[in-house]
Amino acid sequence: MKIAVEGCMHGELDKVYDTMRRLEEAEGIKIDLLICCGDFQAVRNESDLQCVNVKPKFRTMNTFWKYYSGEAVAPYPTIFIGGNHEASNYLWELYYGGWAAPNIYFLGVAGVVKFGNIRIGGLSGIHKRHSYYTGHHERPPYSESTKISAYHVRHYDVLKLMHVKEPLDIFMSHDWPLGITEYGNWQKLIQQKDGFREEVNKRTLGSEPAAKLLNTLKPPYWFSAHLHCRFPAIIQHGEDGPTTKFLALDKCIPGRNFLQVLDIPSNPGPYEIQYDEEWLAITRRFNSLFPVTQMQFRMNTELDIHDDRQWVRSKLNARGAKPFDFVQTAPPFNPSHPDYNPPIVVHCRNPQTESFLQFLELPYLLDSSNHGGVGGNASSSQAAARPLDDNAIEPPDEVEDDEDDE
Ligand SMILES: [Mn+2]
Repeated sequence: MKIAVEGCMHGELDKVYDTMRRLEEAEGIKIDLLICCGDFQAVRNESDLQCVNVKPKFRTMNTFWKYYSGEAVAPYPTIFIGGNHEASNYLWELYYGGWAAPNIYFLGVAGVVKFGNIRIGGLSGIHKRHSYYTGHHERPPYSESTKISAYHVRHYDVLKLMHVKEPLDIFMSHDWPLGITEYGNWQKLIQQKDGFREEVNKRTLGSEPAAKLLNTLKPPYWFSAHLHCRFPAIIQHGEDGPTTKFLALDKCIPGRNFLQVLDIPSNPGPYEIQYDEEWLAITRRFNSLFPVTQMQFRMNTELDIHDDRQWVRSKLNARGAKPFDFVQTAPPFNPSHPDYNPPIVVHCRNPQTESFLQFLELPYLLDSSNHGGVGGNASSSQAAARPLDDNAIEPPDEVEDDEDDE
């Protein structure tokens, strides 16, 4: 199986698919799948664009809306995670994963899917310490502050991924795992990107939860984006342990290293995206703990998913593992009638998510009240829910995007 891996998409789907086609011709190969490591910008219309945290000069429609409206069809199955420049309202509709457009699958805020017999996992967003233990309290319409924190990585989603016990083939995170630069040519990296020098030397470059996941999941491949440069590394897990090939890629700009084709041994095709049994079992087990307010969520207990696994298996045997079909939930952008005063976004229940939750016999929690208390969130003796300690709040991270808004 040949998989094209891409760094940040920034809504440039036309350019990336075009590059893939030319690569296929030049090399005489057939690419089976595109995976993208975030900043995908699945912007459907002007209202979505208001939910993306970008400087005004970068606030442009780009090309995703064409694939969403049906004007264009993604020529390759595409799987993506979220980064820090996203239509967060749309990705929230698809929290558990789902089709953002036909043939374009969002892996979810955290997720694992199968493509053929290849297992692909990922974590959306970027890590910021001050948001890590809060719940997912952000709902559209966003304030300037929730527009930013909406894409911050949460302990809850990392914990779910820490429960994955069966081997993954590929993992994606938008920001790099903390400390990853030690396993590659960091000297060359800081020569090219002097702005990283201090962070590399202080060992503060990257995401701590991503590093934890890397050391636990130990996948053969790990891909990241965010810092807009190429950086390969090889991690040896323990003396006789497995290795992970890490690769960070650039954003889609001519002449830059934004695409890499990977040849991975697999069963013969045709391949399609399918639900992953172990992941659905974890999702089912964890849903009653879903933190949907600003209250802190912290848990150290390991949950036993054995019973959920059996339950999910029989459900998947009966229904099949194909994800529920794509449904349009907002009108697509119309270039001949641009909307200069777009309606304010409110949360929309995506039918894909509703079907998914019905299938797993779980309640819908994505529009639960975010105003303190337990809201629609079931409490559990295993989860330590306590009010957010004001002293733990760090200042908002206005500076975070300067490094990658170029
Ligand atoms: Mn980014």
